[in-house]
Amino acid sequence: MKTVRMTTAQALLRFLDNQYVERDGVERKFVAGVLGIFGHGCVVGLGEALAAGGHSLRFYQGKNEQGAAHAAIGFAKQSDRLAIMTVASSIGPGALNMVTAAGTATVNRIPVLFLPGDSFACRQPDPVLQQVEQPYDCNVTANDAFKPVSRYWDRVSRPEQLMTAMINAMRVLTDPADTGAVTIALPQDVQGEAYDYPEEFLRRRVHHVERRIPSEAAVERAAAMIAAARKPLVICGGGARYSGAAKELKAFCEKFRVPFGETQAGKGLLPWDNPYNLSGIGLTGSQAANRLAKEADLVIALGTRLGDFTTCSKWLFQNPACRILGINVASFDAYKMDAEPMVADAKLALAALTKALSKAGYASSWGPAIERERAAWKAEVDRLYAEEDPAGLSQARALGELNDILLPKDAIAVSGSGSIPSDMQRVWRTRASGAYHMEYGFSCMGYEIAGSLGAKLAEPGREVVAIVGDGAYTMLHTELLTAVQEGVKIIVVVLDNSGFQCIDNLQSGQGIVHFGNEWKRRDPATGRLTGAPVSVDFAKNAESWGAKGFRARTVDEFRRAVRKALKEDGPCVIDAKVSPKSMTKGYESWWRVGTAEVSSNPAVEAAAREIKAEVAKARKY
Ligand SMILES: Cc1ncc(C[n+]2csc(CCOP(=O)(O)OP(=O)(O)O)c2C)c(N)n1
Ligand SMILES: [Mg+2]
Repeated sequence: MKTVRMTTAQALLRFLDNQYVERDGVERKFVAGVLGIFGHGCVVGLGEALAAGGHSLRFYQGKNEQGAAHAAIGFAKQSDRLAIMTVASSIGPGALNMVTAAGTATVNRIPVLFLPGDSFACRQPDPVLQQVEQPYDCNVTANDAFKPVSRYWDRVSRPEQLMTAMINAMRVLTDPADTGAVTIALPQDVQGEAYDYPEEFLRRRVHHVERRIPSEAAVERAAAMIAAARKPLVICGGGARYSGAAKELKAFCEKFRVPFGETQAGKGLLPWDNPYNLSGIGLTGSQAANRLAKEADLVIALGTRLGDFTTCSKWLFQNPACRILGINVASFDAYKMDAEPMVADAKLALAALTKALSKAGYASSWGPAIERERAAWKAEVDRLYAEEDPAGLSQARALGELNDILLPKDAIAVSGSGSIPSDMQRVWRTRASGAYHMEYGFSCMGYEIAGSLGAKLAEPGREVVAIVGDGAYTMLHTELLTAVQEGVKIIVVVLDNSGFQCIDNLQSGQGIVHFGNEWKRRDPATGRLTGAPVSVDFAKNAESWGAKGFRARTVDEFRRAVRKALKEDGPCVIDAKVSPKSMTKGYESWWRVGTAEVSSNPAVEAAAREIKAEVAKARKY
């Protein structure tokens, strides 16, 4: 057997550089680059291998490990999971900074390879700088914290372990059902240790991303369920998007007159003006989708995790006769809510069902309801898009103005947390695939800007716009500097409403006094945060990073700022002041939260009683 003598880190990079994926006959390189921040736990091992060259993996210097990892998530998501970035860190704090992002990747089923440095495998210098020692177990390191948020976890304590570790890593990273964060912890001594790696391990490999074929029996069962339904409704989830099922969903819905609601991950698969598109569904859904969901006698859960926002905490499907058909490539999701499971790829499942139902000449009995609800919803969105705010600019209007300008450009809109994703799931209009990029599995504040950088690296030819709240911007925006450094243009639109307003809404909605969410100064009179507003000049902040800053307080200023930003070559930040309570409200939806049953405030107890009453209407499991 021919071997080549390399360090663990050198072999790892050569291996990664040689991985390819193939789906539907199209082959592409899988690993696009390495994002990261060096420290003593990686700079002389993995860092040496990166610096030495001899590979085509570009290194991007992160500014915060979490931000770097968010960029990797944004990249893989915008690449439909067919290409990834690797994220590398030192040991201890650098590694732990990535744990949240690993959770974000796993919840959303986005492949990201995490390479945290680890303390010495040999233990000679223990405790090395930044090592968390645990007296009860010397095998436990900070990197064990990745285990609950990774789909595959390994520690390469000897150079030869790299081979099984990486083959397992690739198995998970290319799996359509069970992908997410893959963590390969790299002890800092092992990174530099040499081994005679077989050339066979380092050869070019193509991983075939296979589509799971529905069994004939499953198609028959599902088709019979649909044929028996008068009012079926599809929930279009992220699985439908990653499967690339747009054509099949369109054919299915149009042929059988079946409407569909969109989850955050599934939104934008078909254009907003498709005659069966009801827009978002669930807590942050449209009136159209929620009304029809309540009447539906069959819910076809297509590639969705059936999260509480989608199902209104299992309260939405109120027709007692309503059954659920779970079409999902992940059996875990297909079985949820006691559905009839159809474990299959979304595209193949829809194609097979369309064939089966065509023979039977099936059509739903929704009648004019779909068109009627769609028209009512369009009128509502038109109203929101034209809303006049006496204070200057409402959030809904800002989104409307932005959408009017970005829609014809098929720009990629990126967001993740706060009140913006709720508004966008309801009212954002898309017409091109991949134009709606929302991280809502974790709804991790601080995803927006770094995720946009990743999305732009995946699709450099498209305009990428991050839409972010003041809270999320403040939490993590420093990959803006990476965008400046890389000369990568993203437009960041900050909708500044002076606080954590969606949480403030949730709090007051449960009868609790305003507490700890608005951005106000400490008030000596109350001892609480009830004083003058804490205001931030985000445009100035952006300029300090080398981005171009714009300010807007009115509709005209906002429109002008967006148009100007589109003409710029580098990163821009538009600091838009919006009225604090000008986000959209709920449309015939509900959400279960854990409100206090006992309180000195009667409004809180009333809210808790109301929750109990609504829970009684929800499905139990
Ligand atoms: C990392 C993280 N911490 C906390 C939360 C809980 N949380 C969700 S939205 C939110 C406030 C967001 O504020 P902002 O970005 O200004 O958006 P707004 O609600 O004001 O539109 C908080 C604290 C979260 N989602 N992510
Ligand atoms: Mg805010």
